[in-house]
Amino acid sequence: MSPVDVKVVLLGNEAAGKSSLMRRYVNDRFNDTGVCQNTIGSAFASKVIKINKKEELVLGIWDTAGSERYFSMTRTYYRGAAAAIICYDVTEAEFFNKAKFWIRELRSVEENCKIYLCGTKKDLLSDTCQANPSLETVREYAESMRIKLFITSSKTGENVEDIFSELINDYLQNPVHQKKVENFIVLGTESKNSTSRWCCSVL
Ligand SMILES: Nc1nc2c(ncn2[C@@H]2O[C@H](COP(=O)(O)OP(=O)(O)O)[C@@H](O)[C@H]2O)c(=O)[nH]1
Ligand SMILES: [Mg+2]
Repeated sequence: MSPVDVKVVLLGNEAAGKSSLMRRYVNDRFNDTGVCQNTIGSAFASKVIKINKKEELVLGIWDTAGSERYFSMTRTYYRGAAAAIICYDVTEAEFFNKAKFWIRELRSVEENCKIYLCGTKKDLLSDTCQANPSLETVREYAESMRIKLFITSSKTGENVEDIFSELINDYLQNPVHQKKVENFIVLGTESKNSTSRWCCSVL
């Protein structure tokens, strides 16, 4: 397995939509069975991005469990990460509060890690289901923290590609030094285009 060039971690409450975001981006799939499959510990996927005709970049994505019981373990996953996508469910204020917690945590312990805020489940918003807190409030918060905000839907795929391409562009403009990650065992199946891989790991 090729070494990872860019280490990306997904953080946020359990059920914030982290695994779905990763699945949509890496495999272009969404599991809409209504069955919420909890991520235990963490899962890992990689995707090879073509930068130009000759160069490629390997994006390694760590999908962490949001649950408090894995908190100490989560810390080991975001150590040295080039970027973090902090997910919250746009319809639940409690998820946004947790996102703010993660932003504070990362800012204090991983100052080189570039943070992206991702409001998930955009497809659920309607006249009868408003964003909570309002998108304006979240936008103001993101601006005040100088964090890029994306409102996505892993169900429809809306804005999912955008958040990762922004992250890759930012990285290419300002590559941060990080340790190469090579020692992960691939347990999952390879996708049809063989550019993405999944595995689970336990430290
Ligand atoms: N409608 C809708 N549901 C979503 C979306 N993303 C995730 N979900 C659902 O929210 C639940 C939790 O998602 P999951 O990705 O497992 O969250 P995680 O615990 O943060 O990994 C699951 O039932 C998903 O099907 C989305 O974009 N739209
Ligand atoms: Mg999960």
